[in-house]
Amino acid sequence: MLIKKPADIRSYEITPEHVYRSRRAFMQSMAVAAGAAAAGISLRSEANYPDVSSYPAPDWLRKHVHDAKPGPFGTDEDVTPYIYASRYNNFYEFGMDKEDPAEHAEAMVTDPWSVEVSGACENGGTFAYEDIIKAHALEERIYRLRCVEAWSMVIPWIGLPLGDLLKRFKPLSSAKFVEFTTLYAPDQMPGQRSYFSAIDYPYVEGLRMDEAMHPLAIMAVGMYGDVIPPQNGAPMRLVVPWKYGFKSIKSIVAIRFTAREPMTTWEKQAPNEYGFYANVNPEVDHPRWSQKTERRLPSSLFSPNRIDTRLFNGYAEEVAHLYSGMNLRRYF
Ligand SMILES: Nc1nc2c(c(=O)[nH]1)N[C@H]1C(S)=C(S)[C@@H](COP(=O)(O)O)O[C@H]1N2
Ligand SMILES: [Mo]
Repeated sequence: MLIKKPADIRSYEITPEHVYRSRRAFMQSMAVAAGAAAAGISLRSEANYPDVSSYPAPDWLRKHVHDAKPGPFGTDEDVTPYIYASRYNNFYEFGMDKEDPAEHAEAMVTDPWSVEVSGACENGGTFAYEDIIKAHALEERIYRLRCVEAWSMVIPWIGLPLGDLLKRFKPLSSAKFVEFTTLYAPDQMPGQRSYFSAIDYPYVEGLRMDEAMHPLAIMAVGMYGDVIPPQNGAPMRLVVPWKYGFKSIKSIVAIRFTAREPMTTWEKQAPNEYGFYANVNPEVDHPRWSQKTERRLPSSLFSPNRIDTRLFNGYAEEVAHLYSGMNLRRYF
C-alpha cells in the first residue's frame, strides 16, 4: 500500500480493513469473492474494474470533494468494499438487476447539470450545479444504508447537510414538505424506455420539512474519497440514513417545497408495501418479508453476515423525537 503523509489520509483510510481502494487486497480476499458471488456480483471483469477516481468530473468538483473534512455521526463498523457500493445498486432507470446501473449509468450526462427549485420558497429558480454545490464546505459522513430489501452496507459519503442547502432557497412557513425529482431522460436511461417498467418515471421522493432539516440528512456529491459514480446518483443524491434506501433519491434535477405530503414513486407503486415515511423499523415487517434482520454486505452462503436491524437504522438517539406520538405501524 502506498504510504501517505498524514495530511493526505482521509479518515476512512486509517483503519486497515478500510483499504477498499487497494485492488490487490481485494483480489486476495476470498471472503469478498465468495460474497460477491452470493450477492450476485460477477467478478469476470474485476481486473478492469474502474476505480472511484476514474469517472469524469469537473476539476473544481474533484478538488472540492478531495477537500472534504470528516463530519459527525460516524460509525466504527467496517466500511463496505467500494466494489459492492458501486456495483450492487438499485437505480431502476438503468435496469432492474443489481449490476445494470454500473453497466449503463455512464451514459448519463451529469455535466452540465442544473436543478429547478420551485414551490413555497422565496428564492426559487433554475440553478447551475456549480452554484448549488460550490458554496458549501463538504464533509465525509460514514453511514449505514439499509435497503427495504433487507441488505445493508456502510458507505463513506461526501456531501453537505441538506438543511444548509434548502435554507438558501428561503422556504416559506407554508412549506411543510419538500419533494425531489430524478432526471427524466429516456435516451440516457434504458429503464425509462422499457415497456415492462413497473415504475412511473421520473422517480420522485419527499421528506417532511423537519426531516429534511435534520443534520443527519445530506446531499451527497462524493463517496470513497472521490466524486460520486453515476450508478450511485451523480452528480447529487440524497442520503437519509435512518430511512429505507429508496428515500435516498439519486441524480436530482428538481426540488419543490409544498404544503402537502408529496406522492412518492414507491408509495404510488404499492401503497400497502411502501409508505411515505419508510423509517427503518425491525418491528414493522414488509408484507412479503421480515424486516427484523438484514444481510450486511459482503455476505455469502457460508458467511451470510446476518445482523439485527435496528430502529431508525441505529440513529434513534438522533431522530426518534421527530416521530414522538406517531403510530409507526400506521405511518410506515
Ligand atoms: N432515482 C432513483 N433513486 C434511487 C433508486 C432508484 O431506483 N432510482 N433506488 C433507491 C434504492 S431502493 C436504494 S437501496 C438506494 C441505493 O443507493 P446506492 O445504489 O447508492 O447504494 O438508492 C435509492 N435511490
Ligand atoms: Mo432499496
